[in-house]
Amino acid sequence: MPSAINLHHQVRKLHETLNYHSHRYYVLDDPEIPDIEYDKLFRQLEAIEKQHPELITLDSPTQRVGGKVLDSFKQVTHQVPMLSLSNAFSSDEIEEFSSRIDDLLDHSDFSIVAEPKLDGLAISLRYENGLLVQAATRGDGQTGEDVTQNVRTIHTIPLHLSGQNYPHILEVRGEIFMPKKGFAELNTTQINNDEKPFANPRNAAAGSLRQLDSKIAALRPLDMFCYGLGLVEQVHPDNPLKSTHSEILEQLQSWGLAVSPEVKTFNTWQECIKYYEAILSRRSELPYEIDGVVYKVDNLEQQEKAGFISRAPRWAIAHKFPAEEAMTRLLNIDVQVGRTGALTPVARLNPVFVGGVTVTNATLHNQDEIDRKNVRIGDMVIVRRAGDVIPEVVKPVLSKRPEDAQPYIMPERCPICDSLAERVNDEAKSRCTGGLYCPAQRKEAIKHFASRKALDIDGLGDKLVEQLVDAELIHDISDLFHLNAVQLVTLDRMGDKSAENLINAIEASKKTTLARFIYSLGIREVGEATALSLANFYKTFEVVKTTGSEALQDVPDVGPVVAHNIETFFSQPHNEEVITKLLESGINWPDIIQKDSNELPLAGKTVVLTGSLSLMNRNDAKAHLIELGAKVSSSVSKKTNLLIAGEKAGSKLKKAEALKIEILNEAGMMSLFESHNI
Ligand code: 5U1
Repeated sequence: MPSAINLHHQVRKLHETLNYHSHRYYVLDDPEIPDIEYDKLFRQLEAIEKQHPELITLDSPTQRVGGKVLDSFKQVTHQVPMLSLSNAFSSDEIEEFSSRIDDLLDHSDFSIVAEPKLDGLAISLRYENGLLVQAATRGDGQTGEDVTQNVRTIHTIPLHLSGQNYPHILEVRGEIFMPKKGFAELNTTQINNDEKPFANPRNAAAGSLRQLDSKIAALRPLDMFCYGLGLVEQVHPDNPLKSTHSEILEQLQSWGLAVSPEVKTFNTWQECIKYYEAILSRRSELPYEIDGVVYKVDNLEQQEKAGFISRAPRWAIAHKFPAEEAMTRLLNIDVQVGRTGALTPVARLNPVFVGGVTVTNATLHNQDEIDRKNVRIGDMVIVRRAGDVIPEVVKPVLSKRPEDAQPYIMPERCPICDSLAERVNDEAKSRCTGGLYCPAQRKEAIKHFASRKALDIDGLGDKLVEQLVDAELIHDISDLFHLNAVQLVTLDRMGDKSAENLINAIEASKKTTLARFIYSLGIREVGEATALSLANFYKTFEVVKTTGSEALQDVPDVGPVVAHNIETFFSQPHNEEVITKLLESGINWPDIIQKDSNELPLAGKTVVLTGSLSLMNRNDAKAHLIELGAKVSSSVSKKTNLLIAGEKAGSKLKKAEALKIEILNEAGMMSLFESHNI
């Protein structure tokens, strides 16, 4: 039987090992061991603790699962108040801030730290002798609520600081937030359980943090980035607090706390504004919501010199992004018919400025969404436009509902061709059953066929397709190849030169690839990656066309639904007819050379794409990498063999550099493609 000392030692070792791997997994996003190994160690610790409950400590990794249900939250007085930030909404306001700082610092030089401003909740963590003893919300800045039980369940927050040389008392301030992916999953679960979904990740994070039952909080995907300090007492003699904010953030990281990977230090405001614009353009790609950027004077002595006004520091400011939500009147609801006949209700809105643009239309998705959100025509509604995402109606403002607000029911017939609209297989959307009889579907099919990732017909934009169909010059995609310049010049605003150019572009588009051709047909749920998989797998169109749905599932990426869609598409006589006409008109592609997939140049290699590309669209780059045999992954780990880093690559590039992974810039990627005749 192991002695008490031995057991104690074993438990401490297990804590250390589990904390190490948990930090690698949750904070560094770079797991070292498989989950199953971690689970084994965790169960080992659980087993010891079960037999010896006296060995359970507050910082044991097993204590993250939540505990007893509280009646209410205790009040906590912040010994150092939690400050708020002044806001700036324009570069002019940043300029004013900059000259104020210049005056306050007697025009001496200073550096500025720029950080993303997370849209979450401010929190203060208190560590005593390295142990997390308290977590409190901001409250009014003086007094907050004790949410320690819930905060303990957040895996990125250490229950015990790493190393030895931390201060005796350390209060760390930061933001708790819910990543977008976890938020989407949580809302799916809420809806499936007939519970109300959360309006946004911030509300979901707030609701989770204020759960009286920490077992529920433990199921919520919360995360935290640290950005500052509160009370600090008795620093370690070997490790006094650093003299700049940026170095303090590094110190916090060395103690196991998570800091945003986007933090940067600059010497000029021009660089800060560039940073703001770069982050704003990446806002929708970031895994969490941010609502601006915070600039802080880096040097702590200079911070002290600048001082405070009421509850905000004069050495920091939040440069806010344009609001992503706004309120406006829902004037009407129209129905749009998509390429596959899906009917989408579209809200016609009183124009409103949101997310940096004026929005007049927003999607309402489908009838279930209209019912769930309880939206009526005439309502004042909250509209959201995040990044490049299509604007959507979030909810009505019920307190402002006019008496004559009208409930909306989707039409039973297609508003374009009057065919019956039906909902099949529990689909959320109803679909027009008119198929290619429906001009709306035909227009969308032709737009898709001509689009860049399909046959890429230069100059054949959406408006022109609509004109061609409305003038009955074309009925389906194959008619494009029988158009002539004389017909084209009869269209509005079409001169001789443009007509000739378009005819030439249509002719040039006949030379394509098998993958593009399959994609261009617009088979439901066959995107460019699936089209490429089909082309690489079967090599000839004839085989793709004639393979049954069961065999189709042998193709990577093709599941039963997609296989069914492919088989159904090719079994329709009118599709067969159109395809025959297309092939007769001379569409062609080079043969795909039979190659063993192991012989492909990137066979067995895992590649990650990051940053923005300017020479090639991201999806095309991904498709080409797959074509060369690579497995394309979204996160960098030790298993990554190659990182393609476009402009403004951030944390993934840093991580790849740290892991000494081969890195290619965009030009390098293009040379790689060229060398393989892509
Ligand atoms: N990134 C970041 N967010 N944020 C919020 N830094 C930061 N600093 C804050 C607040 C309220 O306050 C300190 C400047 C005191």
